[in-house]
Amino acid sequence: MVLLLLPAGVCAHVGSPDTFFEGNAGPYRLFVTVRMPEAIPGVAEVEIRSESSDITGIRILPLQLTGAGSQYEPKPEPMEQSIRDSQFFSGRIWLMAFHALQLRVEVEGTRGEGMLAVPLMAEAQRTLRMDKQLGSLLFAFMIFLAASLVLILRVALGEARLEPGVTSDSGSGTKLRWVTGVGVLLVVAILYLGNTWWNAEANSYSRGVMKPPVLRAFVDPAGRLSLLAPEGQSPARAGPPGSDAWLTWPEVLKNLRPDHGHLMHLFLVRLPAWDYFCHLHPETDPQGFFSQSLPILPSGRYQMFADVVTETGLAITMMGRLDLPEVSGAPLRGDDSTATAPPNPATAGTQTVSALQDGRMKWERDPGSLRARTALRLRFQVEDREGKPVLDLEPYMGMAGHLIVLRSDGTVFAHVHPAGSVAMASLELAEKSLGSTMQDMASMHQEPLSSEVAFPYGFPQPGDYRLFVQVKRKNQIQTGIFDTHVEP
Ligand SMILES: [Cu+2]
Repeated sequence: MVLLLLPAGVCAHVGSPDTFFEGNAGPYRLFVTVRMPEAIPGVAEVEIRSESSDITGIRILPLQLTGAGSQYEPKPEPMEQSIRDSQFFSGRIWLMAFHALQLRVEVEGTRGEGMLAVPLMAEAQRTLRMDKQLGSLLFAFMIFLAASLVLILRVALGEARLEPGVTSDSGSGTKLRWVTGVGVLLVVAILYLGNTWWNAEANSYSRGVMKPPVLRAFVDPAGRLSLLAPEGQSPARAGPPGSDAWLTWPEVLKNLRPDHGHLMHLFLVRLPAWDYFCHLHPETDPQGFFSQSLPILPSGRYQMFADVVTETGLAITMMGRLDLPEVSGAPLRGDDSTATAPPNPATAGTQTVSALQDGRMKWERDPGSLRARTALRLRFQVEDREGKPVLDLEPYMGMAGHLIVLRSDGTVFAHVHPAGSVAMASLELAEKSLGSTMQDMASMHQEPLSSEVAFPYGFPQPGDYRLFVQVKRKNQIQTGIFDTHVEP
């Protein structure tokens, strides 16, 4: 356990492992941040900020998102209320297995009780290395224990059997040599078996370490893009955690849940300047392959990010590269959209306004610089040509807005919604397991949307980022683009 908790450096994944969520637990509005551990089993740090000051206690528990495990709730743990700030709560939960999980939040306050479920993807991000000093120390202990065992055998079968007062026995030299020989063999065999077991465990763990699966893509002369499943096995498992029922990628891609109306959200961004952006929704053919006719696209090399959610609620982002000639392309359909942007200057500073087709989008930034690993509400206001907040935003794929966060080197990619960084299909499963439905959300969309769209998120590491904020107005998908620098 101590080894698993050793501090570690930067994280991999598609770079953004922490979960940020904003939602209602009954009458209480909460902002939930879950800092995921790098290794599983591991401890996730949970921070909850309440909008109101009438909460008396919060309890949390981890639970499987789907399957039999989602029925058996462990005992919830109380969160600690901050002394200085009574609206801030912190706590920790153990994540024991690779699985799509949920964090249950139970709130008590003067307005009664409330519940909330936040999906969590328990993925190992990397294998932690053992510290050199600790390794040498443990190695020394091993040698000491091995030598001691041989010595104990020697004494137990040799000197311990002599009559009192007798110091040696005729023929005891040969016998002792035999005992020592067998003892050494025994110890070596134990060490060998132990090492084999350790390696087998380490191998099975490293298979579960989440590496963004590599998507392969082909484009035919007519501009139709076909995606091939990544190779190898996926960490999406068919069986319960701990069982070895791994699925192959083609199996995973045949068992997906629609996520805000689509089985796949595919983002293409032109390298290296991030100056062309596409949000597409390929569909499956009867063989289970995803394909779609590309829109008009300038030539170049594109980075692909494809978001899918499995039936068990596991959210997966696949990555790939695509070299394209100029594509004359099909007209955009449905929820598909494209946007052009100036080349990413990577020295962004504080860009706060982005022009839209008929108006502009303003990033309502708090003064001061952005810091990595800080939970934020990123707020964007949509204004018309006269600079007045617009009142005619329409839901785009069921939500007020979609935010895509990209780090300038492509190591961070996040697809965020007003509810947070969780996949909407996973959230649906979490709410279903709570017994409630997405009806609350659906009814929310009947009301006119505000001119401001807010996204709970925290930048995982310092660097230059480009944000693509997508909203829908006058039946047109509009994309605001912002560059920013994030300090350590
Ligand atoms: Cu979205």
